[in-house]
Amino acid sequence: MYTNNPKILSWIYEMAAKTKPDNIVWIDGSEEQLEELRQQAYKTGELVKLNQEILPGCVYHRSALNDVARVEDRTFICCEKEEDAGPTNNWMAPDEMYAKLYEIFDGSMKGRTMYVIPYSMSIVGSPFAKYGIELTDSIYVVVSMAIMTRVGTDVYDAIGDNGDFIKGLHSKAELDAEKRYIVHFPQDNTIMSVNSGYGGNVLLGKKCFALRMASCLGRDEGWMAEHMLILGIENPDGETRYLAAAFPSACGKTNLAMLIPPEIYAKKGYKVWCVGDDIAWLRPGPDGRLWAVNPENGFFGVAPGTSMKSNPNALLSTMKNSIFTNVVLKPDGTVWWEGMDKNPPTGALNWKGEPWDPSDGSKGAHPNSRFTAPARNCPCLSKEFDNPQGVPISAIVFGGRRAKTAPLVYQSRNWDHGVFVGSIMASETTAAATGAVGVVRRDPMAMLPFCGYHMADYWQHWIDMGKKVANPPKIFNVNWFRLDDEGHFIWPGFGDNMRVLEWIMKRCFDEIDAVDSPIGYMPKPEDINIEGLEGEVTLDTIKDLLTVDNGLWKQEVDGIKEFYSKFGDKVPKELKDCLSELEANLNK
Ligand code: GTP
Ligand code: SPV
Ligand code: MN
Repeated sequence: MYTNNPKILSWIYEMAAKTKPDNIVWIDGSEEQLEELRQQAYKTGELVKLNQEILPGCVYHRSALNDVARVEDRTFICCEKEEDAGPTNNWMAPDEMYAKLYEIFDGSMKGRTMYVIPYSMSIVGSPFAKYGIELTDSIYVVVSMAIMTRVGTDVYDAIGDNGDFIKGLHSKAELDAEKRYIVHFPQDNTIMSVNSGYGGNVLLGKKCFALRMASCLGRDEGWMAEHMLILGIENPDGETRYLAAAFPSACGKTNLAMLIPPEIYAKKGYKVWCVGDDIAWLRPGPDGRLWAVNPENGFFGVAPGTSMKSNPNALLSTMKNSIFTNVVLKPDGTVWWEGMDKNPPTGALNWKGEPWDPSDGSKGAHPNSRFTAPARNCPCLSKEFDNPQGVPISAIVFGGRRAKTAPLVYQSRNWDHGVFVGSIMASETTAAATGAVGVVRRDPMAMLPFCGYHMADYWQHWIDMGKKVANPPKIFNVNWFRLDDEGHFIWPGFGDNMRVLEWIMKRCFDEIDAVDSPIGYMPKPEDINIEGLEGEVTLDTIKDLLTVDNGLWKQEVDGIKEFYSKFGDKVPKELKDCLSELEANLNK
């Protein structure tokens, strides 16, 4: 026991009385204790030790076959009033949900150990920091939280004898998909997760706390919790400009955050620094700008497609002290996934643990298989990563997977219009959540699955925040995923996205003109630098990528109207005005 805080102690003992673990272990964050737990997990098979010469400190993990992604249909926001959860969240009355959950949690840790994990989102003691305690019966959760968050007993001191913290209760229970629930009680600062062992459902510091609960805290306290990467672009003069970008799950945040500039930029001295790859907390700073921190301490990244070619910084981040989940396990104790290289291994086990024959056409790694890597391993980690003040944000970038409608890039006319641009985001669904893949759905600000309250109130909060900062970031929208008629990506993407970021940054610092369009400001095609681009990208390609098809956008307006109608009177007037203006522009 490391605390006398009566709120902490009584809650832990109350939860232990319900879940009935055989014993309780207090996690202190020390390597010795973590190593002891890994050793135990090797014995039960919960973790597999990897080749320590090639991948020192690395372990392998498989989640259950029915438990490989977030479960949005089983994720609930249980605030007091249903209307406060809004039409995009599942809701149940708190009393009813507590009763249901306590029945499932009853004795769920029998024969197991309950681990008590004290953790901080952001740097302990910093102005951004928020604290949590997660109770879990999973060693995988303990070792993952130790990578993804700042785990340590200093968290108890930071909470103090009476301070607030987010309570998190997790039990694998029976891994019964029918009794799987991911539940948030914002008014009680409580998260409960049961019958899952998949990261996004059980690493409670991540989406549950740092987005769903934190979005509620941000609304109440005047800041923002967003599903955004943060990166810095250092120009040849040594000046670094920061942007934050919100793309839906598996739509390119980790890749953009660790971008390697194309050679023509590298030669000139441009560098890109990663501050965060998934979550940003943003606050107004004393200088009238918006400042952001990454509250996490590691990366929980999509493995397939990650290669020395596509994202060397991510791959290098996983070379030590990392966890690999649901990827291919090679006979030499290393790992593989689709897109790592063109040589699928023989004699390996697939993500299900079965002998895998790559020639039979099946995938070896699950499409949502992931690596969990310490941020500190990242070769391009920003030196501001540990700055408790965060970094000043010049641009906010929204984006998604759109085969046709959205152009490569456009800029909003002002903050409120930028909020509109975020609110109308749509993207094809991915394997990061269970359900159909490739279906276009509205995903405002990439927060559809992560906003802890009524989406229209969240939009209002964005509008209000714009008024609180004298110098708000400029807001843009990008789309790396336009397809040609044969279904190939037109834009090369990845490192070459730098070319679009350059235009964005120049716009933020009034260094380049733009042209007006019905949807917002667009680059002149010749202002997207295509120098040194391999393949068939020409000025005509850029023109094509920047076209705004009137017919498609009129359909888009219909889709937005239908989407907005779900929120009735709650849609902020500023957004309705933007929609009318968009429609009028298209009809001109
Ligand atoms: P979450 O961790 O789920 O939030 O995902 P993320 O937004 O960090 O996505 P990530 O960077 O892991 O990319 C997901 C998928 O998109 C991978 O398969 C990438 O290869 C692919 N991808 C990323 N950037 C680009 C790009 O610029 N162009 C194309 N065509 N694909 C990309
Ligand atoms: C996402 O799905 O957006 C992720 C992975 O970043 S998870 O932690 O599962 O949410
Ligand atoms: Mn994410």
